[in-house]
Amino acid sequence: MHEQVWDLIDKSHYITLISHLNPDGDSLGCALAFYPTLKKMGKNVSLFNATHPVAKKYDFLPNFSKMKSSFPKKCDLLISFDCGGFDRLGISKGDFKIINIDHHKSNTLFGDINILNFSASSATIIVYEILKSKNSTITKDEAICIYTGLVEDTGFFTFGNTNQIAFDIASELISYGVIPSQIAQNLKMRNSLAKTRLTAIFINSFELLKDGQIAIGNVTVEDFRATGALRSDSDHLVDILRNLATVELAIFILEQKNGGLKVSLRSKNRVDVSEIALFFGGGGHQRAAGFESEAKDISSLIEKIIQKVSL
Ligand SMILES: [Mn+2]
Repeated sequence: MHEQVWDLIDKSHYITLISHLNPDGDSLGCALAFYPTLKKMGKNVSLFNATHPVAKKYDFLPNFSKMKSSFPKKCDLLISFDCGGFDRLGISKGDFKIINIDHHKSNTLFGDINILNFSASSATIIVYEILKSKNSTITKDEAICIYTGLVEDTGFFTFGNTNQIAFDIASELISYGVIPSQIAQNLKMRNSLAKTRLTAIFINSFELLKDGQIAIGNVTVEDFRATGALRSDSDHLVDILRNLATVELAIFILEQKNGGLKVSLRSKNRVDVSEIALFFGGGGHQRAAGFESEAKDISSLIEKIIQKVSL
């Protein structure tokens, strides 16, 4: 399978590494980990993401500054990372081949080559295996990117997808020069005041249902305006809901600038949120999923979501 990837890369000249809209550390980590090898191969490589700006907390990742928000003029191969569907890339179809590297069960197999591993804790683990099939060693810069995806997708080794392979690979990455405390500090201890203020508004306004088993919270365009927070400053809010002792299902609703709603779902043990997300046209994992909705009325949307849940 990995040979196919390298064969197609060999035949291609203008390669775009793409991460999904509102990229997280896994998607970005994949693209940035892949970049140096393709450069070394003499390829014309672009790092692209349709979201602008990309969350600043990832600026410590090597080559982050090379990320562009305008799609390159020339592209004969697109490599997509950590993305379940083409529509989450934020681009139009073009005259290029696609390699789709992902670990979401809901993946729509939109690539000419699809490298999927649903048991991989992060997509960066898949990238790690692909890079190892080509290179004799992994550089520190690549290891930092791979490790970042791994700790982010496992919630620093706390989520249900944390397994022995995750720890084994983390250990290997440390042998390539990763310093875990440095990455933790970069990801978790550089909050802006605006983000903290947005968190405060959110904490004061969320609600509980079904004896506290369901938590629902939202942030509005006005909340962002009032605090000066960026959209990526709200990524952690759904976890605040899930972290409550009584909560099994957390529902986080973000009002987008274009008027649509973005819904993030998290669960602890019982509710399969990927099923709910799929029903509403989204996707994700069993314990973390999401979808977008054109609904105008938040409360009727919440009602519809809750109808899908038996608690
Ligand atoms: Mn991922």
